[in-house]
Amino acid sequence: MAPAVEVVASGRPDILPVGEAEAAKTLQSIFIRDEDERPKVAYNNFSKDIPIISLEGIEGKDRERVKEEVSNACKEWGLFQVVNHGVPKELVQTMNQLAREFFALPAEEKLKYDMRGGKRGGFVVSSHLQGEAVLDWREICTYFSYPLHQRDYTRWPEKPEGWRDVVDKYSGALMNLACKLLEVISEALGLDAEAVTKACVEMDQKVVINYYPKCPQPDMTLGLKRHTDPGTITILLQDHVGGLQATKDDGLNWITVEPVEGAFVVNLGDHMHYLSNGKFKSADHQAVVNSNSTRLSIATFQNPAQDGIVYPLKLEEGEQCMMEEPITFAQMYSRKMGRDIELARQKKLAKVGVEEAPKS
Ligand SMILES: O=C(O)CCC(=O)C(=O)O
Repeated sequence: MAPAVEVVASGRPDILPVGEAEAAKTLQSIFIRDEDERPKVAYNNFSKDIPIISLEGIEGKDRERVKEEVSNACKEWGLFQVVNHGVPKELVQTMNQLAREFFALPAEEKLKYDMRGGKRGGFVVSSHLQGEAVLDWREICTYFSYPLHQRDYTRWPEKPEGWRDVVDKYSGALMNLACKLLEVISEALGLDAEAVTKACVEMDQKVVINYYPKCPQPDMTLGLKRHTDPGTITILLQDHVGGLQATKDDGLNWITVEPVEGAFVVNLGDHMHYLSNGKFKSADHQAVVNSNSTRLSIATFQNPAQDGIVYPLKLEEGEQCMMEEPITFAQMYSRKMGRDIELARQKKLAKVGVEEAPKS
């Protein structure tokens, strides 16, 4: 089942050609954010607030420690970093290297995999929700990697040579890591290890590679606007540059997550927030850009099946349920997108000073 509201490409591949965008002296107006959305903290002003958790011993003597650290981080931020996670270093390095080579290809080569028109996977020059007035300063390449029977290799770029195989291995390794983490998260909620994966029915995975070119006026734009992820958990690989920012007080204060060599950043999404009845946060985050370096991040989204049920998995006696009724993930997603689109519509209206615009 396809999501009810599609996230669409800008439809303007001319707006951010690789290289040329970096050479421009000023930002095109389509990227300029309202003051209240602009970055408040520098991309390289790193914070040590986000816990770094070693997964060493997770299957044995250190399980209790990992569970406690994960539980605390999920309650405070919905965000933590993991090291000693078992994903081979060489695989991560090759994945990074080939991803960079892909974004360095000529625009016509990348546009062979243009995602516009609702294609499942491929390349997008920036992206935005329908009706949104301002674009993100990024390019992306997306792989719908799980479930295996839904893979469409015609949407997997052929160049650079060997990347398809590497993505296949990388997505498999990240699926294993995600399952390992979801077991601990389940136990941290006082549930059986398999409870969360069972709630996902058939685990869905999407790998999104974000490439952020250098930006002439980084203070006025965002690489990726503020959001929470809709799914269960996201495992992010970021390079050494920095740019991922998080807030735990609704945007009052922001911190820049410190890039840690060899680590993955893990964040919870809305699905996990609902399954936990709000005990665990859905991480509120964004990506900022800079004028000194390009930046690459690889986000692996682990989502439930479209018909997976969204509802708290356990309620203590007397505990208030945060949801009125169980809904499917497809319903949850479409309500979230509906809200985001309405917000974007209102913002656009406020910008052009029109009192009432026709709803599309
Ligand atoms: O690039 C980053 O640091 C954040 C990426 C992200 O939040 C996403 O792809 O949803």
